[in-house]
Formats: sequence, structure tokens, C-alpha cells
Amino acid sequence: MSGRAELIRGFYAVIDTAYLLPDELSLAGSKLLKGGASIIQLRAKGLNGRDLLSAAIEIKRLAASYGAVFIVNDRVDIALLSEADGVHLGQDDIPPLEARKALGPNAIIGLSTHNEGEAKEALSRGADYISFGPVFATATKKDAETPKGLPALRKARGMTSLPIVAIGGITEDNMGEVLAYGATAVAMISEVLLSVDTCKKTASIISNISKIHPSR
Ligand code: TZP
Ligand code: MG
Repeated sequence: MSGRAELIRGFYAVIDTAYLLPDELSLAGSKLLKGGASIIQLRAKGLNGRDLLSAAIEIKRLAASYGAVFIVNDRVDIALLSEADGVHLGQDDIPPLEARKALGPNAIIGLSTHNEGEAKEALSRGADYISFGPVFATATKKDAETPKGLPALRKARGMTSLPIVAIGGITEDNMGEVLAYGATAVAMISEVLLSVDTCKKTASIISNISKIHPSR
């Protein structure tokens, strides 16, 4: 397990091709970082390897200049080549312990979970943090499972000591409740990327999280 898992808390930003064109990815990264994001994931389903790697290298450079953590979704190879801080893996992706062999002991490895059993197993599978969701309904991920709800998030919290990133339908309005049900961090995609001002929205979310939960 990486000693850097404690960096996963508060607002977890995602740069997603669901709402951005390939040439908009690094500008979105700049807006999120200017707004104060300390964790940025690049989630670029459908982007070819060459374009994905070049976006990852550019966003890693930006994130590093702000001292922010940069995580690549799904792709261990792209995380390695872009010198990302970590990778976020689905249940059926390369297993976390195998990813760690490639990325090393300091890599921050996230694992998507959707139920108590997956949350419980995540530590022994080599994850540094888990995501849990979708908490609420979402239009962003077309193949998302049915919403799990807040009580399921609380149950997952009871199953693991790892940081939990709640995801799916989270907004600035409902994030307080999500944190109260045990999330360590809140991931928001459409709420931030579809807002009129991504930078201001990010700053507002972060300021509100620190008011609700000064430790996150
Ligand atoms: N995994 C579970 S839900 C989701 C992912 C990637 C999408 C969340 O997007 P939004 O727009 O914050 O609901
Ligand atoms: Mg995935």
C-alpha cells in the first residue's frame, strides 16, 4: 500500500471526454487546478493511445506545477509513461497488485467498488483507495450500475479503512450528505465540467467542503 493514500480526500476532480473534446482536456485541467483541485483524474474513454498519452503528459505537467496528484483512469501503461501519481482501476481491469509491480510502491492505486464485498476486499487486493458508486443516478457513465444510495455508502465505510471516493450524481448541494455518510472524498464530473465556470465552481466546492469538514 502506498503511503500517499492520505492525499485522497476532499474534492476529487475528473477530466472526462464524456463532456470534453480531446483538445479541451488540458484547458479543463488548468481550470480545475486554478480552482484549487488537489487531485485530478484523466478519464478518456475512446481516446486513442497516442492522444491519451499526450494529454496525460500535459496534464501531469500542469498538476505537478500545482503540487496536485494526477491519476489516470483504467490504463496502467499510460500512467507509467506519463509518470502519473497513480491509476484508477475497475474491478475487471489489471488487478491492483499487478499494477503496483509496474508502477512501484509510491503509486496511488484506486479501485472501483459497487458493494460491501468489493469494498471489504479492496485492501487485500492492493488498493490504496476505493471509489464507491454510483451513489445517485448519473448520465455521465452510460453503463453505470443502478444507484446504490447513501445507506450503502455507509455500509461500505464500515467495511474498509481505505479512503472512499464517492461518485455518481454528486453535486455541490448533496455533497455534505455524502461526506456525512462516510465519504473521504467526493468525485463530481458533470457538476463541474458542465458548469458555466469550472474554475469558480471548483473553488466554491472546495471552500464548502472545508467549511463542512475542516479535516477534508
Ligand atoms: N463511475 C460511477 S458513476 C460515474 C463513474 C465514472 C460517473 C459520475 O459522473 P457524474 O457526472 O459526477 O454523475
Ligand atoms: Mg475503469
